[in-house]
Amino acid sequence: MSENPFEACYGGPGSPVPQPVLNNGTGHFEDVEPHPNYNFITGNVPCYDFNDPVALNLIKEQVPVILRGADLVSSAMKWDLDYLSTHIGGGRFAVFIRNAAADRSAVAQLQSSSNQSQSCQPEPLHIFKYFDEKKLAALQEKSTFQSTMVRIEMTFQEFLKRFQGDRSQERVYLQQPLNNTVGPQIASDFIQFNWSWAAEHKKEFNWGPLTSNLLLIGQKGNITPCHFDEQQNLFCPLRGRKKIILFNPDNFPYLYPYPVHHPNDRQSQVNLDNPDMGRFPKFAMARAVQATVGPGEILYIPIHWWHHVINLDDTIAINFWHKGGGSAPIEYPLQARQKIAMVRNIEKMLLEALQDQNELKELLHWIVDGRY
Ligand SMILES: O=C(O)CCC(=O)C(=O)O
Repeated sequence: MSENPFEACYGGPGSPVPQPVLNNGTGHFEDVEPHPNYNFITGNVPCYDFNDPVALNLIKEQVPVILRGADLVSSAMKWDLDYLSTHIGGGRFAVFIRNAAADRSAVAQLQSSSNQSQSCQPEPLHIFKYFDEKKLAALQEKSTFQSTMVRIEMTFQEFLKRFQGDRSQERVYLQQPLNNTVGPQIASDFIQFNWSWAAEHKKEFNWGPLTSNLLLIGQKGNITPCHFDEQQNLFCPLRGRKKIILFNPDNFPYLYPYPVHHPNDRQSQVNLDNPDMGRFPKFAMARAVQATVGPGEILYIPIHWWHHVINLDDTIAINFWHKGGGSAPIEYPLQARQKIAMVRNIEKMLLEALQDQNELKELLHWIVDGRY
């Protein structure tokens, strides 16, 4: 590994578009299927041994890295659908569902309520764009939200039946924080995670507390589209491979996040597979890196880094989400992640003062137009 892997692979936003890169992840797995030749990808996330000090230093610097040979979740490497089905218990699990019949009925409804032919089609069935249910309930202009994805709580057995169903008609994605409803064998596996490594490094990385361990069980082809989280993430695949495309926080203006009050807050409005360059012209400036990760590896996804996740296989994964952590002394110029936090706070503050989501845009124009 070169001394500074980022010279080679980290194009900053707006850097020249390189020749299309073969979308082959880190190169240590062969892709089974072709994926779009995203010309905004400028390189690969570097890969190091679990305890390589270079890698640990990159994490401290909030730069994505793959750790291989990791023993953080060794006790969960035996988790497959059979094992989970036997041991996970009778609790209920959050499952996101995309359903072709629901999509057809949403389109029919839109067409009947409009004289124009609808240009607005639901996302393809394999796209699981997250939305915040509380923000949806509070959304004042409901017509700005379109999704046919639903979240249903069900037993693991019910989930399995749907997981093995006809994927051209329905797709499912289990996403459930592990909690104390799991059976004793899963609880015992969980307790055997390498918690001493996690605690020691959380401190070294200056992160806040662990907030949750999300268990994700997805079908091959499912996509969690481009979004960022306000948490540090150690992402651990247990079964199957995922391709993850990461944009650093400087790409915020090129990825056009939804407004903070919108149910799709923190998600990009840009469809990476078919970007509407008329609406989102600055997307041409976006630059990303990619990683393909599988069992035994950990991908560090830094707070505020955008990530677009493609399931290359049926997958089981678990993440470790942590709060951002202690406040380092502020240095100027501010970094993109600090500006993002500031922008989000300003949006929240204005909305709280105005009490009307529809007034926000006009007020922002008052501030900017003809002045800045
Ligand atoms: O695996 C996925 O589909 C999404 C994972 C993700 O976005 C996360 O852990 O933050």
